[in-house]
Amino acid sequence: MRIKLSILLCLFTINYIKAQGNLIVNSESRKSVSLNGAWNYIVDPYETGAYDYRLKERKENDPGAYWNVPVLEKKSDWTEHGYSGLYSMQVPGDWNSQVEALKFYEGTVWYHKSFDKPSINENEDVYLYFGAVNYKSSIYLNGKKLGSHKGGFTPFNFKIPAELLKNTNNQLVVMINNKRFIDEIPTTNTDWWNYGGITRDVKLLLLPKQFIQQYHIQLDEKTDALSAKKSNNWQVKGWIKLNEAVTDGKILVEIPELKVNKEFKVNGDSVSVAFNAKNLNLWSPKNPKLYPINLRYKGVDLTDKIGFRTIQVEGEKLLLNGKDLFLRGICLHEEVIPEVRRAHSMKDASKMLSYVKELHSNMVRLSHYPHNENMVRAADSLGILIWDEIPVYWTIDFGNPEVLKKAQQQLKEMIARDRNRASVFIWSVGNETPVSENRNLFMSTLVKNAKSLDPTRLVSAALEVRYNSGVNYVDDPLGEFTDIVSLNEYLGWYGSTPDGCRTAEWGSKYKKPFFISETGAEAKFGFNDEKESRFSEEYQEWFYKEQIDMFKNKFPKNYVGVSPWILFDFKSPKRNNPEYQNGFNRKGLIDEYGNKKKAFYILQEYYKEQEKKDTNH
Ligand code: GCB
Repeated sequence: MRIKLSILLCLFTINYIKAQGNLIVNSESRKSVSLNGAWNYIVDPYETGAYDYRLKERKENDPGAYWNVPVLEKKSDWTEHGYSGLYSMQVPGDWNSQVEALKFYEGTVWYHKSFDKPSINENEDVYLYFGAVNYKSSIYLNGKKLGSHKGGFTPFNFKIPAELLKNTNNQLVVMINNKRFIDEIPTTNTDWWNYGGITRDVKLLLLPKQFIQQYHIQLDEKTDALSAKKSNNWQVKGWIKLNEAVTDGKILVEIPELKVNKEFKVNGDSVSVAFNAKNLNLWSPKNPKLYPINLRYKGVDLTDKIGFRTIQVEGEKLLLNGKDLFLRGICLHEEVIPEVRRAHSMKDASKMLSYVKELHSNMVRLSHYPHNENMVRAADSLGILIWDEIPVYWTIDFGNPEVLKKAQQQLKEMIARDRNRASVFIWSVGNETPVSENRNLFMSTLVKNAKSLDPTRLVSAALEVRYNSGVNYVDDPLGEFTDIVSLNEYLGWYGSTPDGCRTAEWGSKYKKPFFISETGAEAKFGFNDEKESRFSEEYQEWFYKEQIDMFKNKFPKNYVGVSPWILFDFKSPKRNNPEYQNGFNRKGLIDEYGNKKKAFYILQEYYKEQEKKDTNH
């Protein structure tokens, strides 16, 4: 019986590890060659590059196919497409902010770059890695299709067949389409700009035939941090997955500062790891301690910096390292000021997070999709907790099993990429999805998927409030499944005025931590008027004052924090008030030029007060 059980357990572990997909994680610590920089492009609204004049899909060798780069030899040769420096833009970067004519464009653009084969060892393969491409992409090298990907905010990679790679002048072409469709994730309706293009880093990864593809090295989720501290005995657990199955492989795990140096035998493509550590300095917003770690397989080192902490829910309490945690949060879109474009670099991340620090926040909600990896890594070293979310937003096609698969794919890619970041404390499976049987099943499946992919973090989704005979009541059936009840409420902006907060009553069906994942009001910086005047800074200031009074005086005791909507004004095609919005959602505390509105200081004051009370973290 015992043997059978262990076989079962082993099978379970292997399946579970396999569930992570073929993403190569931690690309920044791999041997690589960047393909960032200027890329040529063709705007192709009719998809002439993919379909001929009979609307037949073009064949691989069709010289009219835009994945084939024309080479003209004789004067009489003829082509109607080509890639030229006359049409080029920067990668990473969105096309909307780089090319004026593409500001509102949603459709197909072909990107092209040529490169020489990097010098590689005999036992190495070359992989092509994209940090993100929005939304659908097909990748071609020297006229052959390498593969395709859907999902605008998560990384993916393809192995380049050795025979395809030439020594010089390799022609890489990416067909990108950012059109919105009802059966995609996100769907057609969002309140943000649909930036198209290769929005994150592109690189060639030069990897040995066998290499470590993914890993998970975190404190055991069952750790009782207070007693582990007393006994000075910490249990670290996880797994390491290779790109292929091996026999009698050996992986060394080293964490020099913790004197960890352990070898694990691999038979198959993955191995569970577990070891004890002493004198652990836990990661927290106040003390964002990261440990350099090295994973060695066949003489190749893969390095990372990992922080160790616990995040748990106990009844109505939210606990970080065993102690009460209050979230002084703020929401962010992946749009950087003053350029107003998709953010992508470490410089962008540092800039955005410096405002977060100035606000005295300890948490950001990366809404409504996974942001670039630099953001998560910067938060890890700055001590900012992260809410990581997939773009299951508003009303999507919940009854369609294909749509669920797309959401699951994005969830997997997000978790695979970020699972070793101490800052990431919660996976969010969506935002403001309307209750229905199909939706409940769809969303609860995602919650379960997230939990089985990563049991070391919490799972939630931003829910909506129901106004029920004067009480703001949370009884969304999804609340049964999530670890914390997270709620978006705009009392005083959508419906009533801010003084409505004074008489509001709050209730929740669930005895779980209660978090406000959004609240906010619009204001145009520099528009000053009496407080009743919508879009004035004074209105927004008033809104924040009333909301904060409500949090302090009227909220249930399981209230564990708030992440107001939003730090910066951001572009949205839905916001067309000509006087105040001009295509911007103005709920930012800071405008697109970096000007802080009055409400910034109100929230900052509240957070400073909370920070003083919070002696733990
Ligand atoms: C919400 C959405 C967010 C919107 C915001 C608004 O509830 O989650 O994406 O931008 O409201 O400004 O209305």
